[in-house]
Amino acid sequence: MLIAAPKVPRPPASAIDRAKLALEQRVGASRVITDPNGCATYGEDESEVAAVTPDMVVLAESADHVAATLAVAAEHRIPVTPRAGGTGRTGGAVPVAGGIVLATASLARVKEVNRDDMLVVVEPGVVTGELHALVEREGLFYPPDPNSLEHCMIGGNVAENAGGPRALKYGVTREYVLGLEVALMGGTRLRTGRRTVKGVTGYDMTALFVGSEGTLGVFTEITLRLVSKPAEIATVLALFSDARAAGQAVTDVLRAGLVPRCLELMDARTLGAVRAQGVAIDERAGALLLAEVDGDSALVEAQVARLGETLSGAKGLVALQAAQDAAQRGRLWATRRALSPATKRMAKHKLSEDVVVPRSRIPELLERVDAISAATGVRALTYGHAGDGNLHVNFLWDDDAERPAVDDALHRLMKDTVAVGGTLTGEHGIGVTKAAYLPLEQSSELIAVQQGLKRTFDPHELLNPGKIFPVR
Ligand code: LAC
Ligand code: ZN
Repeated sequence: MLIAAPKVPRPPASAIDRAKLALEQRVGASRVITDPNGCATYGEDESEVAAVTPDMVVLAESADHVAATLAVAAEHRIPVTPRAGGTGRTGGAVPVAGGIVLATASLARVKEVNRDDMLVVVEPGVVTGELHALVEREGLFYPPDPNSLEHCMIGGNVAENAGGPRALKYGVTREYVLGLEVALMGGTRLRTGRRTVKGVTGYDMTALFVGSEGTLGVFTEITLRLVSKPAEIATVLALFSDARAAGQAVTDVLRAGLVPRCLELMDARTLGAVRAQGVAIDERAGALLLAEVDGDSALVEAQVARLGETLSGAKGLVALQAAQDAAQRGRLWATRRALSPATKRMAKHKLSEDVVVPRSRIPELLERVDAISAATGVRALTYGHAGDGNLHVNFLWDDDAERPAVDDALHRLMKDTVAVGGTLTGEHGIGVTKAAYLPLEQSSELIAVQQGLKRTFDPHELLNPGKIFPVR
């Protein structure tokens, strides 16, 4: 593990004992885990944050269980860390203050699939990839597609406002959340939002909860907007001499008025990792763009033609090819989805970021990453959702002695991102790993207003403590 959990005080043993008894009564002893081995499996997520074993895990199976847990926790002043799939990348599900992990994975019913109103009502433990398959059988489409879609759950996707490659055309999770049922610290249950496409009643509380990283409330039901499933998809692969040329081509494509559903970039080192997986890629290529368009067949054909024209004129183009069939498309995407584990194998340690810059500044960000690498001696590789300006910059190292240089590289990346008009995170959230950098992007006044909101929902700062805001 690479990042120490922040030091947030743990609750006293006496309070834990009382809370345990109360929880066993209210949710049932079989749903409360207290043995350290059982608890330890709930101590980490897919980030590099050091694991912390909670004192208890509640396996909620109903909204009542969630509300009861939050009531008991408030009464006994026990910290609570909500958890769905546990696939988060910034430590959001790591229970840094111990206390209770409130697991919602078993709250996994699909309550309604409504074709006419094009919506679905689900519980937080529904696996995102399973939701995709379910609605697509009905001719409907839920676009957000985090790369962990086989394991991640809707509750966590909403908590982090997850993105994925298709966000370029379709937007991130927030664009699809119509309404929520949320349990607050203390056990109050709220319904926010609506089932209609339009609606502006009151403050947009749904939007506030989306992306709040489990710090304001715990979702027990989620109403998601759906769209029609696109009839056809086509994938085009463009190879470039270098990443800056590929970055410039992103701007060319968007300026041509094209809105591909995905426009993914991989730099030279990333291609090295892909080749190491046994995927043959033209040796002349020092960068790759993967573009995908969708729609009815006439639209897809027209977009592929336009993409071809635009990319053929791009500087530094080495080769252009269209995926010939679904199998080839599948292989391209399997490679893309495997990038995170594949790049992890390139070194003993890897830290992966998800910064976003205005799209016109992608070439500049890539230059700055090279400069950071040169100045600090830390290896870097970059890939990601270039169409959104959302790039996964990864720092790799083998020797613990390099760690101070890595911290320096990370800090420089965050500063440079903000300097070119960007933002620290596009889809993984601030969590633990980026909390220290929040003041680089946001003023102390803005942070204070957000902390005031947090206290309105959670006056004793018990819900997912140690996340988003720097720990004092
Ligand atoms: C990806 C994840 C890490 O895009 O966000 O691969
Ligand atoms: Zn991503």
